[in-house]
Amino acid sequence: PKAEIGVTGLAVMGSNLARNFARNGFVTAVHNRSYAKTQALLEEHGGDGTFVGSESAADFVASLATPRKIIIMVKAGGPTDAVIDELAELLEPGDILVDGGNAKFSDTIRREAAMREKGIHFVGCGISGGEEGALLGPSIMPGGSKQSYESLGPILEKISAHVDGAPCCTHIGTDGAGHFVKMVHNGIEYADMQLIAEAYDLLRRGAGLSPAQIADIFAEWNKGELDSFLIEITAQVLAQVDATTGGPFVDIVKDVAGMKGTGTWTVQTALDLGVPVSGIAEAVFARGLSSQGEQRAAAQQVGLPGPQEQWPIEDLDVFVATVRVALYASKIVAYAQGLDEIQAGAKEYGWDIDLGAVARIWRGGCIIRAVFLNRITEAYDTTAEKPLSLLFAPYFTEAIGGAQGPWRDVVAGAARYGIPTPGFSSALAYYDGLRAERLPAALIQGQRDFFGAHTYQRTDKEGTYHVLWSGDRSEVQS
Ligand code: NBP
Repeated sequence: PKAEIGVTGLAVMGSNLARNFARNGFVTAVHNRSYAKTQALLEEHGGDGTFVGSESAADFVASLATPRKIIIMVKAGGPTDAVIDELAELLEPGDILVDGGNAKFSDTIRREAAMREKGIHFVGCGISGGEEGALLGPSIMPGGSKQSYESLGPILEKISAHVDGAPCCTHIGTDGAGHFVKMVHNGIEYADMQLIAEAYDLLRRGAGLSPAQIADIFAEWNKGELDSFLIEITAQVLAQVDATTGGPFVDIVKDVAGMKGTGTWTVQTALDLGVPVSGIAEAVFARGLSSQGEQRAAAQQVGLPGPQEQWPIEDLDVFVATVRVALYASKIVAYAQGLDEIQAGAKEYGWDIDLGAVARIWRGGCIIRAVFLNRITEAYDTTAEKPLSLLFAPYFTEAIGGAQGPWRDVVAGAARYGIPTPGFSSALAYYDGLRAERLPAALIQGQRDFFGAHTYQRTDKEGTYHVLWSGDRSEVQS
């Protein structure tokens, strides 16, 4: 039989995705640049379902039923372009070419336009969940034309994760929308991980608890509003004992956080769009600081001074609860900022993105899956008028309102006793900025007008004004 779906690029992600299709009953065509990977998949996992393996791209394309549906799972960048160019020569108008890699959304916009000229539907598709997700059900964020989703959508929905019977896959928007949302997903993931790491640091260095004790605390937190994959795995990582030293695993790992670039893209894009995603930016910068090995070593040598006193913790249970509430409030801000970036991207690039649906498909399969995403979906589904910020949805306004004391205590204490909490602190600063009736931006406008005649607007009447700062300092309308 002709295959219903094809996967090219059979490294970890591609082979697991192909197995997922086959296990769900789809006849699956498989191909890889070097045939060895294709052979290995067929030998080791041929029993998962019906595969059609091909050595050449031409045979691969010929093995698919028309209109063909092919998912590319190769390294992002040049390799993806190479595969697209090769396949485009072999495909026919009406065929659907999906890039499931972590492409930059601007590349996807370019590729979609080029393929559209040939009549090929190009679908930039964000896939989250790592290798396990690819095999057992990822969260899938496809862009591309609505028409392509009509035939591709049901197949992707079937292999995606499901929560409460609903697939974690929806058509996000045209051309680069899927990869844009996947990018922001990864940015939010950075922020969430940073906030959890700060909570750990507060409990470890602030309260002097051991990793094992903190593991229990995170396991407990995972039963409440913080219930999420990242909190769950945090508990497991902290409970891990190193076989070599017999000590906590977390203590033998070098404190240098790596990154592959999607967090940086999220921040760069936010800067271009003018969206303040301070939580994501601080998370990227915190990983950057962790990697400044030479400077950090020099700082130890110099012995940069800090506060003398230890955090005086009177009631441990109260402290732990305080950190938990501060973590939740900061997390809400980080998600609100990420959703703002999606909204700004949608406006800039003409996408019609349903934020409630985005939160719904993030509930399963992906790294940021969490119970609280239900609340985000509700915020955008049940309100007739969509809130301008997640923070204005009643549940979240209330949650953040109730967090005021603990949140401020944690941030103030962290500053007082020298524990870096860029995520918690920037979230609170953003929140206070957002709710301020007047911002010192008025003064900045005055400064800009002074040195650069950049002009300003008045609160009491229309128009654009300038003060003759180097003259008689009278105001003129410009
Ligand atoms: P890699 O990103 O390591 O890519 C390896 C694959 O790319 C192999 O199949 C390789 O073929 C193929 N390839 C390369 Br490299 N250059 C090629 C070229 N010029 N022409 C054709 N094929 C080429 O694989 P991965 O880790 O499975 O990830 C695949 C995609 O999924 C990436 O875009 C990644 O960012 C994305 N992603 C990964 C994860 C994850 O958790 N790892 C999660 C979500 C998304 P070969 O076998 O012949 O060398």
